[in-house]
Amino acid sequence: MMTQASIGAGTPLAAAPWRGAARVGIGGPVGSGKTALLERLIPHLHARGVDLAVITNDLVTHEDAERVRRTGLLPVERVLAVEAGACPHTVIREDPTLNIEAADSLDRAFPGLELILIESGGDNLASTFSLDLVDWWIFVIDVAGGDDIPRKRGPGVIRADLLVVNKVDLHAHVGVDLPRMLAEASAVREGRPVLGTNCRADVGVDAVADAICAAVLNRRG
Ligand SMILES: Nc1nc2c(ncn2[C@@H]2O[C@H](COP(=O)(O)OP(=O)(O)OP(=O)(O)O)[C@@H](O)[C@H]2O)c(=O)[nH]1
Ligand SMILES: [Mg+2]
Repeated sequence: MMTQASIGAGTPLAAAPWRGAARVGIGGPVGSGKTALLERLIPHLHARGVDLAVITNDLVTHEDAERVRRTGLLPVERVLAVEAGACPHTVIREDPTLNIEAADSLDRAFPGLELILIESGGDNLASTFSLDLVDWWIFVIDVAGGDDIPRKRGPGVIRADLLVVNKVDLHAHVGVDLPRMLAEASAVREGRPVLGTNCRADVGVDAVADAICAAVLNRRG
């Protein structure tokens, strides 16, 4: 999202301004599986040749960033933490300055960086991302949160570019009719994309990686 700052005298104008890496948000309620999705996405995106980095948001710790670093999936300097304070949506929507600064610093540190995944702190169904911060965003809910979540029509569920319904493996344990939950999610989103995943067993995550590549990298899986 950075524009080419200055072009020296005599330098030919570039055909298109350099915008830095594409920025993709991952939001959703506490514990729905945002970090699990991040961790699963990294190998799928690497397999597609994507040069990427990650920013995580936690309330007052660096817990999720440390967890992602421990996986060894990315060099530690490609995983930044933002402390969101008490209101996780403030730093992804009302005042995303901290996240924009973190993303800009990744752009500066890694020339050629193509994609920055930004995990929001766990929040409620009203949580949405500012388009000043991200180009495209995913909202993650989970089957164990209840099959009525899509019917509640929270802004996150309705407005996200992609809705992920995670923990599909748990549907029988929590008495959820999974096909109906997915159909109701599609209905409230008026047909915009909904994908089911089991991040525990890496089921459906390849389709999420394809959706990201197609949406922001102009690339097919
Ligand atoms: N059974 C099952 N468990 C999952 C799945 N995805 C994540 N989990 C578990 O759900 C719990 C929460 O996952 P996280 O990835 O930490 O969730 P989160 O949304 O990042 O949580 P916060 O950042 O605290 O809001 C962990 O114990 C995960 O192992 C899944 O698809 N199936
Ligand atoms: Mg998390």
